[in-house]
Amino acid sequence: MTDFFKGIATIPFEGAGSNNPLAFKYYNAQQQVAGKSMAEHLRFAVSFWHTFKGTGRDIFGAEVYDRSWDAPENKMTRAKATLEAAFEFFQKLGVDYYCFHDRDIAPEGETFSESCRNLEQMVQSAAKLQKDTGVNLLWGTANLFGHPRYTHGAATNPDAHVFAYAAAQVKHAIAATKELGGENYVFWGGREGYDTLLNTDMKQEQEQLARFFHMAVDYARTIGFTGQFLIEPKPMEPTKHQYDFDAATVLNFLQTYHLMDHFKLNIEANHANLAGHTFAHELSVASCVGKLGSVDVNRGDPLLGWDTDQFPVDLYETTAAMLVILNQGGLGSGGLNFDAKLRRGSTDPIDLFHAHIGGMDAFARGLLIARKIIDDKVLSGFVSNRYASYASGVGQDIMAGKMNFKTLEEYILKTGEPSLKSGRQEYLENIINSYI
Ligand code: XUL
Ligand code: CO
Repeated sequence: MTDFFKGIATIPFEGAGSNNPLAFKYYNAQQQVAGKSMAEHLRFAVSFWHTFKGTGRDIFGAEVYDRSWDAPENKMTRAKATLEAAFEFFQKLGVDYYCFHDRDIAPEGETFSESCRNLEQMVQSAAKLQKDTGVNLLWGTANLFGHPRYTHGAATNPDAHVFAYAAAQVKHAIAATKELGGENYVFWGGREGYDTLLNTDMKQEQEQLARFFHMAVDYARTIGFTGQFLIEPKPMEPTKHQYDFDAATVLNFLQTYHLMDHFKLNIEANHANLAGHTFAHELSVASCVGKLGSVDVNRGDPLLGWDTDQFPVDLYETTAAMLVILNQGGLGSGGLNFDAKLRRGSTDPIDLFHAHIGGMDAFARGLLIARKIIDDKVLSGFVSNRYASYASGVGQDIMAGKMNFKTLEEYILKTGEPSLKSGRQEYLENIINSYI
């Protein structure tokens, strides 16, 4: 193994009593929780772009992070060093998965063909490292937002030449994902939106996006990629309005363009907040219709209105998320990807460990708390009671399609005013707190 993270050994589980900052207090990979190990429940993934490519650069200032793998002059040598540092990190942290964009692991070349060659070379290196370490690819994706050619979008670009370029790029990104045994492929439409309607044909752009997704599905079929396609909703940033605004919008889009059978959603916590929702709301909207496929875990900052992508630490949020995930029986081929970055002031490699350990412990606690809440039936019992009137009598007849407005009017004329029952919000909030 390389030694980019000097002096840091494999992170052990030491339990809640430990005060070792480089140990897990709650995440115990092999610990059984309701028939599955914690590792199987949580399926943590590290995101390549923030963790290994993040430099601390922001719109006001330069790179600040101390990253020894980012040093070699030659682009490909640097890419190889970065990949090796990544696998050292995965192993020391003890995660089973990672996620990447094509251009994270392999630099863009002077020509399209050179970019493809770079990617293929890095895929070979990644395949070997995966084999040596047992760490697998949760999902791959293509960066269709960084290069200037994508300024006005990729699939939704008004210029068909750019659409074609994006298609050619995604063709290779899907093939790379397949080659590495990736379990999912994600589309996040970073610039698939608009800044002003004055220059935008919204209907045309959405039809282009749908064509693009159909082509991706068709291509996957021809090469035998059987992973799950995921769309990651986000309402804005970098564009003012993005077409994949939130879970409900994406589900409607999939329905409209006959794509429902081929896609699930990758829900990201901070994106939910930007859309004016809670994380749990977005997870629930997707889960309700069997479309919650995977999750990007992070958090925003209530005082900052942008995608701060901080590491998750809030037990209330991780508990709420794990309630949805456990109630749908897990994430299947999906997982919890730390699409999260350090604060700019956290400059050292060791900060990457603190951040991931904290996030993994926060979700392990969320898992344990949610499991207990479910087992004790303190919420489900209350909720099923609240809807009990639909399990018999007139409610059952309504749901069975046996009633209509006329028969219900007759029912009301007979029974009169319904009684008002409390929703007991504060009582329920107190229950959650008693479990946390
Ligand atoms: C951006 C974001 C992306 C996607 C992958 O907000 O979340 O990193 O997860 O392109
Ligand atoms: Co994301």
